[in-house]
Amino acid sequence: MGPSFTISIRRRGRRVRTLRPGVYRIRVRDRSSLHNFHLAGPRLNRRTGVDFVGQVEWRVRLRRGRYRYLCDPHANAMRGLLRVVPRRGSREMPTR
Ligand SMILES: [Cu+2]
Repeated sequence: MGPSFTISIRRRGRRVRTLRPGVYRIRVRDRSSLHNFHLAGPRLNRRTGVDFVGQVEWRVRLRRGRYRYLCDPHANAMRGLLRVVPRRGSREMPTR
C-alpha cells in the first residue's frame, strides 16, 4: 500500500480478487506512516499499526468466504475485497 492512497493484494504483479482456501504467506508492504493494512474475514483479523512503515510477512489460513482488506484511517477510499472459493466442482462443504 501507499505511499499514495492505494491498497491492493497482488500475486506475481497482478491484483488478486479470488483465491482458493489454504495457507498463504502475505507480504505486507506499508510505505507510509499514514496508512495501515487490515485484513479481516472468516476467523482472521490482522492489521499492521498505522505508524508502521516497512515490510512484514504474515502466514494466514484463508477459508471459504469473503475477506475485506482496508486501511483503517482511510477505509472509504482504501479498501478491497478478496473472495476465497473452493475449486469448481470441489466437494468441500461450506464452513460457518
Ligand atoms: Cu490509508
